[in-house]
Amino acid sequence: MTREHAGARACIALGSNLGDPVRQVREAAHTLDALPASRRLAMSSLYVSAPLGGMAQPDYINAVAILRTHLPPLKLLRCLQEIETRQGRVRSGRRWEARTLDLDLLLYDDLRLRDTELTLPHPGLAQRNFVLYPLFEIAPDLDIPGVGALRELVSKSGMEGLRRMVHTHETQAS
Ligand code: A4P
Ligand code: MG
Repeated sequence: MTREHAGARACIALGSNLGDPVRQVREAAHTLDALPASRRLAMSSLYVSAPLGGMAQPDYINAVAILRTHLPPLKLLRCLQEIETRQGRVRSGRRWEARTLDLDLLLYDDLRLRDTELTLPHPGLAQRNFVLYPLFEIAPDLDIPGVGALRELVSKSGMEGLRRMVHTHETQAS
């Protein structure tokens, strides 16, 4: 089937480390489900992860979702940014600041793009275990365009600072 008929497969990283991160991520997952011209295909477990670069911040809750969508990539990115704003994200412009919700577009089919607004695959994907592990959980046979097999990336990446939440009643990051 062509992309026009089936829609594209979009992988989205969810992250939160302010407020009630578990609730934020769960709420965002439901909102993704309701995006126009889209359908959520899969959602990973939630993971607790230490902030990148040893920043003095609370731990993150991270997860990955996969959508089937007819939205074009930039339109999808804007929808994700709208969800972030609606869920109370305030942007100060500082990099890697703590946030109530971050939704990054990791992959859009096998599209490779280098635009100021949108880079695909997401540039941090291959280095971030809190993205690789949840993605592997729901799409183990995925190939990352220009990078390689997800399976290989996961096997080379440790689980340092990362823990899968096993109890659904867990509500706190740590
Ligand atoms: N942009 C370009 N490509 C993309 C893409 N594929 N997906 C542009 C999403 N956005 C993309 O993003 C900044 C700009 O990137 C936007 O204007 C968009 O057009 P932003 O969401 O406004 O800011 P940001 O999220 O702070 O961006 P930055 O600096 O890229 O941060 P990251 O890479 O998202 O990292 N530690 C743990 N453990 N877990 C985390 O989830 N997240 C971050 C944020 C830091 N440390 C973390 C985690
Ligand atoms: Mg972001």
